Amino acid sequence: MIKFCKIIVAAAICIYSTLPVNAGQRTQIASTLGCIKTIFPGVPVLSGIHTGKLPTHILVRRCDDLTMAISMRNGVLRSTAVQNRFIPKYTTRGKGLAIPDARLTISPKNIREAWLTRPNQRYDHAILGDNIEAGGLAVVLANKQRLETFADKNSVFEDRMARLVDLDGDGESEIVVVQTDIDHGAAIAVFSVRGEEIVKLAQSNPIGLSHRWLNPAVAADFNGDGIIELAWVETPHIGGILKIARLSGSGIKRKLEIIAELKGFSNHTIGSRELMQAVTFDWDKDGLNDIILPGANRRNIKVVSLADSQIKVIDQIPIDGEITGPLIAADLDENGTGEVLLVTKDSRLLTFSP
Ligand SMILES: [Ca+2]
Ligand SMILES: [Ca+2]
Ligand SMILES: [Ca+2]
Ligand SMILES: [Ca+2]
Repeated sequence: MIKFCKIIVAAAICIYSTLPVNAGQRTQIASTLGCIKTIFPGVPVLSGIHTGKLPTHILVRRCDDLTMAISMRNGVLRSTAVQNRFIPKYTTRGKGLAIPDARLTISPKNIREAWLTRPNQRYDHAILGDNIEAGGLAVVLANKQRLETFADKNSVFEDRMARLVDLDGDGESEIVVVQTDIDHGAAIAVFSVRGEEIVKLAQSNPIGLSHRWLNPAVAADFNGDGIIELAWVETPHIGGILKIARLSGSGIKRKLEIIAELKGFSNHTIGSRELMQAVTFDWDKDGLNDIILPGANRRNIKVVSLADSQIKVIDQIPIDGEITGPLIAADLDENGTGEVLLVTKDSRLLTFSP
């Protein structure tokens, strides 16, 4: 039995319907909540990248601009209006020299805030909605010290945010950002703070051609070896390749070592400012985080496992509509299993669980 709830203004109308009860059949736990403009990534991704945390409620903005908190109790979907001041803003207001569409990232570790700076027009790609890219990366440390580093003149940070994630497990954040060489295309760059300096620890090989981009996806231990991996999608608009890499080496001499890759994914629409289209949690309950992201046609969700170090698609869910907004993971019914939430291009909120 599953409940389909349609919430209109303050009144909730819930309709019960029965789904086939085949063993292992996935259930879709929420249907529409009326016209939804977007959902908010929320607290688990203030750092800019999903690492597996599952909140028990999420925020959605309806087409009438009212923001609602969505949760589920005893199988019943609940929505409550939320005041604007409780909505995470991610803006860089008051942060010097930020690029116009910068998103502030936040972490409780050594780096408290990070954002992209030094807007410039030295690269004419406009894949993220405008031809202004960043030439600098700034952070504020726990001791309130502000540091900045710069991309060399033949490159830009072709990104909106500097993701804060501890890739080597030493308790301090690394900074993950897309750095694009004007002649050779995008690469993943990993920085860290050493003393009073931001230093580059590693950079992946650039794609090889100008005007080729990639989008970071998620970070977690996907193969169970105790080491966090970073996943991204190379060329998400033209047959994207999911790449999974680990940060190897020590000190400031590190390498991003690609340990698996697979074609057929997309976590960005050309010209969109939306970068958060992948989540991670243990979909198949084998104890390992899986990667959940849109397929190349953006009309399905694929679930990728790296169990036994073999990369494979373990589930595929057709979506009735095109995925243009963020993908969010939550555990709304608090049963220990994640749900994936997304808003389609035609403003419907869909929720999927394994
Ligand atoms: Ca670290
Ligand atoms: Ca691992
Ligand atoms: Ca798994
Ligand atoms: Ca759940």
